[in-house]
Amino acid sequence: MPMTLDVLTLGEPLVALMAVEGGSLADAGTFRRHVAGAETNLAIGLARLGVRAGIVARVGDDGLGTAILRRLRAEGVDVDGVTVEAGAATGLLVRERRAFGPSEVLYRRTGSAGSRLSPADLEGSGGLRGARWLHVTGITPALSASALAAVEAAIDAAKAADATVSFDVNLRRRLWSEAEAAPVLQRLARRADVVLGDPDELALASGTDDAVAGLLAAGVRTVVTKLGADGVRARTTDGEDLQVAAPPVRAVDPVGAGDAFCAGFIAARLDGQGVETALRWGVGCGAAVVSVDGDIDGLPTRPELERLLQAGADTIR
Ligand code: KDG
Repeated sequence: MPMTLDVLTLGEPLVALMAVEGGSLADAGTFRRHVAGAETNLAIGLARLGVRAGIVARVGDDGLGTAILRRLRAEGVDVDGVTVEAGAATGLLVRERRAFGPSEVLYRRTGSAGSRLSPADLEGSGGLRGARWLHVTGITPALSASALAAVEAAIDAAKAADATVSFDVNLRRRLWSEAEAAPVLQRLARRADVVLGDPDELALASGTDDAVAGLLAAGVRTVVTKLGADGVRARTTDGEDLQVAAPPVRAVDPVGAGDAFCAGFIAARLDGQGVETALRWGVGCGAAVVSVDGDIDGLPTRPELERLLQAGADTIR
């Protein structure tokens, strides 16, 4: 009997090979393997916070796909919607580590198992499975026409079930151009209840001069602007305008902060918390992730998050 879910997401799980040494990828000789992928990170973040999360995805029948599946299972994410595709490759990214300037990411995911996601994967795994919340990102629609169709089918199902839809814009310029992305992101954003992104992403997804006002006018109920080290700001159709600072943190690896934020935000909203508390849970999860290597390793459990959000002694003995 398949488990009923709280949150469903869909997207491409990846293996990330992260350079151990700093500097150019050309000089990096040692890499550490991490499980990654925005929606995978989110599902693991939710599971750690005690939310029943499932992912619809495809991985290859290679060791990387096995590593991803093992990790998802170990974290308590429902993988009934994950198909292992014979003969297809699991998506891979390689990332350098720089203390100065942005770190370059190489994708090896063209034609990957994950990019072959289609609406049939959603139907075949039982649709929304009772989930009250669907989370999608702007990465999956960039992978292929069938992956975009899967995202749209998932939103259709969520709308039919009156489930909340969140959309993290997550523009990936290495996957598609802004000109290709804009009409798709705008279409998806307008169908969401919650839209999250940095100011540039929201501008693209809104297509209006005042991005946040434009999205709210289009029917989005909550728009969350990610302001990096300055924290996050949320505006809602109820007239709320809330800003929460990011906790001070020594960032070791900035990637994954956005997914962690979404996990904290969604978990809080499902717990019945207001938008301000949801922002606090979100920034707490984001800060916890950037303080360690990898996209998921620092994701907190619920008791850990509560402890981290309490001000006070720097050591608990
Ligand atoms: O948000 C983190 C993701 O960017 C990372 O895990 C890799 O999903 C990824 C992507 O497509 O860039």
